[in-house]
Amino acid sequence: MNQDTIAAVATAPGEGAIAVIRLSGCDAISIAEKVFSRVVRSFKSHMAYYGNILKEDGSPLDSVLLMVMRGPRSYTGEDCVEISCHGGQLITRRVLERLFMVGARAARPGEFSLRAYLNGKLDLAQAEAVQELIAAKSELALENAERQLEGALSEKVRSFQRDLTDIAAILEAWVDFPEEGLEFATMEEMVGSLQEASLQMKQLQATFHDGRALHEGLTVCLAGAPNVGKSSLMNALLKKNRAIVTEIAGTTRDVLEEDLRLGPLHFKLVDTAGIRETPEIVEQEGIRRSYKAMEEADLILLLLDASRALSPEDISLLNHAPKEKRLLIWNKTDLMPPSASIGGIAVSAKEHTGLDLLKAAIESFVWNKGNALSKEEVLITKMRHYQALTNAIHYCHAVIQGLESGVSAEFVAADLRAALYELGTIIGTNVTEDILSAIFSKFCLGK
Ligand SMILES: Nc1nc2c(ncn2[C@@H]2O[C@H](COP(=O)(O)OP(=O)(O)OP(=O)(O)O)[C@@H](O)[C@H]2O)c(=O)[nH]1
Ligand SMILES: [Mg+2]
Repeated sequence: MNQDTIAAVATAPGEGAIAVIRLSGCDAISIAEKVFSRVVRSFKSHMAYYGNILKEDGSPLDSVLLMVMRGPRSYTGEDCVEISCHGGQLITRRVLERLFMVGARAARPGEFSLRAYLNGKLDLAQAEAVQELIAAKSELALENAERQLEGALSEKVRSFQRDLTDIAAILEAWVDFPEEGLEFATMEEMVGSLQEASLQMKQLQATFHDGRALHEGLTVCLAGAPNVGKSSLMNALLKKNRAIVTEIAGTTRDVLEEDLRLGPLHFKLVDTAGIRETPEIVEQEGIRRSYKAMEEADLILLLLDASRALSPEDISLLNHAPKEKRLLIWNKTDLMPPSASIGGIAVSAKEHTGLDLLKAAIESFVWNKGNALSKEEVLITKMRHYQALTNAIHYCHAVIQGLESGVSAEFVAADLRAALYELGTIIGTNVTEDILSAIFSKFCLGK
């Protein structure tokens, strides 16, 4: 177990009314006492006490509130001390340095959560949710992280584990007691439960698109010929004068990126250089980047100018941008209504009309792409979880195939253990022990 007592500033760097410094470990209380003006060991748990942090010579460094949280009733499960000092950068560093002088060491990033996990306060998926909670940029991302922290994802994974463990227990019995084991379930029943389990895993796996959209924010790229009003639309959506707008074709040369919040979601909005044939080297590079931005985008807002006929550039862009990830936007509809023949959303970046329709279309694009999304459900947002589920599903299919084609129970059991292992990596449980205890509890192997 960890012998070190770790310390770090828990609040954001910079100036603030207060900053919180956190200590965790078996010596947290005695270390705090060495730098505090009062007898910390006598403090009640979870109560704040006012006093001074003292310099080496015993003179006051800062007046603070100090709170002891005795383990295991603390975030890490260890003895913890939190010191709320004044929120200046220098003062915070001086307080922290005092703690280092008397025996604490600097915590590594995430080390408090790591200890919480090691001490069984959180499982792996919950520890990851803490980080997502902090990083959440939209209401929905926040809600999802909260559900994951409460254990909704872990509970799902555990229920998959229980299903597979039941099957594994039967398989292990087949291996050890080939005659008796068959009493417990038929082959068809086992294949049926495996199929059901892998279907449910697939449903969770399919939430990854939406989960990633929630957590990272999808990239929405404005593209089109020069002068159609891409930069004007970006400014209108952001409600600020971010990009340069002029009547000169070829104004934007660089790719501009800004955060955009729409209702409960957030996006990365990207403005690009207008696409056309040009001898100009700088513009050529800008256009090369426009194509790259279109390729990387989750959604392309392809702009057309309603006040003029379609140009060859427009037509080549219409052919270039993949239909499944583009929305057609007719801009400048204050000058002329859009051509009816090819659909699309009518807006005016200048008059700010049609923007609500456009925003609604962007939002519905996000939710339509995901499979059967219920906003109440927990979504997976981590590649690590996606990968583990993918592997687990793969192994489940191998088991099903193995059973159906009569592969020996030993081999099939190994694949099933591999599936359980993969699931275990999501929440960090020890798989082999789970299987063992399930065997003991379900079948009396001692007989
Ligand atoms: N009437 C009208 N003019 C617009 C509208 N949107 C943009 N414009 C004008 O069209 C011109 C070009 O606008 P920009 O936003 O710079 O166009 P862009 O697509 O970013 O152009 P590039 O950066 O050169 O590719 C400017 O003079 C804008 O004022 C609109 O909705 N209505
Ligand atoms: Mg522009």
